[in-house]
Amino acid sequence: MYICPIDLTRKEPREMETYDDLIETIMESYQKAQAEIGQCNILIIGKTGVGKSTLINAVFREPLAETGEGYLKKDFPLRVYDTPGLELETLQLKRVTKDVGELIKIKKRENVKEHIHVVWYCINHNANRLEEIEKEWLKSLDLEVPIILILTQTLTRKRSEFTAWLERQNLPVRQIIPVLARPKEIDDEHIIKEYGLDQIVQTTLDLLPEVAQKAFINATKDINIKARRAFNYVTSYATAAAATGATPIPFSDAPILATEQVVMLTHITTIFGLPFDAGFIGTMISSIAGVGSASLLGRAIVSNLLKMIPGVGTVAGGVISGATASALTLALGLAYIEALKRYMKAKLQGKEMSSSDLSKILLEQYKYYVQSGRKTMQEEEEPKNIPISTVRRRPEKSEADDGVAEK
Ligand SMILES: Nc1nc2c(ncn2[C@@H]2O[C@H](COP(=O)(O)OP(=O)(O)OP(=O)(O)O)[C@@H](O)[C@H]2O)c(=O)[nH]1
Ligand SMILES: [Mg+2]
Repeated sequence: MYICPIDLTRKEPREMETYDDLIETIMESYQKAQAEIGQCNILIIGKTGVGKSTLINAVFREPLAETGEGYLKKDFPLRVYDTPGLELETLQLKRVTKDVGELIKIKKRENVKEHIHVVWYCINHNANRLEEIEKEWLKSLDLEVPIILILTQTLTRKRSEFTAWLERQNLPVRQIIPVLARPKEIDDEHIIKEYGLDQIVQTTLDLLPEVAQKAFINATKDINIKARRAFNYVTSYATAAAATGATPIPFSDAPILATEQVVMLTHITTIFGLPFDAGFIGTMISSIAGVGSASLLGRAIVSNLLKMIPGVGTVAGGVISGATASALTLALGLAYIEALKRYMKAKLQGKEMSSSDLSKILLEQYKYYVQSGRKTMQEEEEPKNIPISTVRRRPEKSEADDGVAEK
């Protein structure tokens, strides 16, 4: 047993001063977490038109501007280096080798944050061949940086003969990944779904040095990767909270989120890479925490929740066990992950979710997790193993059709 630093008997909301303090704590914690993200640098190589820009914009959560040096965005933790003017034709290959080698070398002299961390080498899958000269060139590349071979504009999920052939060539690549970065319209009625992006993200993450992983996870659009990382973090955080016994009850009273839980929430926020400003966070916290108009609702739910937990409802003086505190912290973390998954999903579909809608989901999820005692995330909404190369009909068409099936 340990003493809960929150006075559960207190009824009055604290003064706004305290609320401002809370916001300040949040912003401090958020900035600290932001500063710890670091940076990830990817070098992309591929002939003109293979689909480099399309791929980059499909993988990362913000559109990156194409510049002379590559793809970047101010304050974005990820940078994609390009080799401008690259033509991979006979006479150019030597120059490209030099350019690529030099870029890697130059970056290597700088801080590890500036190193090239991984190379994406792109070939158009439909070209169906790799010229001998390009193959020899690729084999001669000695980059000291892991290379992923990406087969772009892939139209079938079936393993191609080209892929099989490439696999036999002993190329210095760590993985060969077929991908369709954007849905492909075959004709008015048939669209092939995008494919392979999740594998690129996972493989890249696996190959990245630790210094670049946070930045990559922050930068990607892949909600499942983010959620999994956040889940691991929350689980270990809640365990640590139980051990130190310093965890107050989440949302149990007015400006209540104690520093530790704020740290957890801001950390999850940076994993998702959501640019929440003070106003947004403030609205969210206040509507949950019971400051302002939503106070009654929030507090009533919280006190009901507390009654559901064995031991807590009857406890006097705010004393709960470390295990209970840990369970509540876990529930809060998991609820926040679920809320951010939905927020991000909406955002990627071009819809903005308001902070009060987000708060509502958070509270509802928190309630769910506390009541059920569930300690895992909820199902990923899209099953991972959908048959991707099946050509799908547009939803608005309805006549029967045998489709352009896999060959
Ligand atoms: N539907 C679909 N089209 C693609 C895909 N990849 C490339 N394309 C198309 O192929 C063309 C070239 O793609 P880009 O992404 O501009 O190619 P790039 O490698 O950036 O070309 P450069 O900048 O000239 O070197 C564009 O018209 C894209 O629409 C894909 O995954 N799906
Ligand atoms: Mg381009």
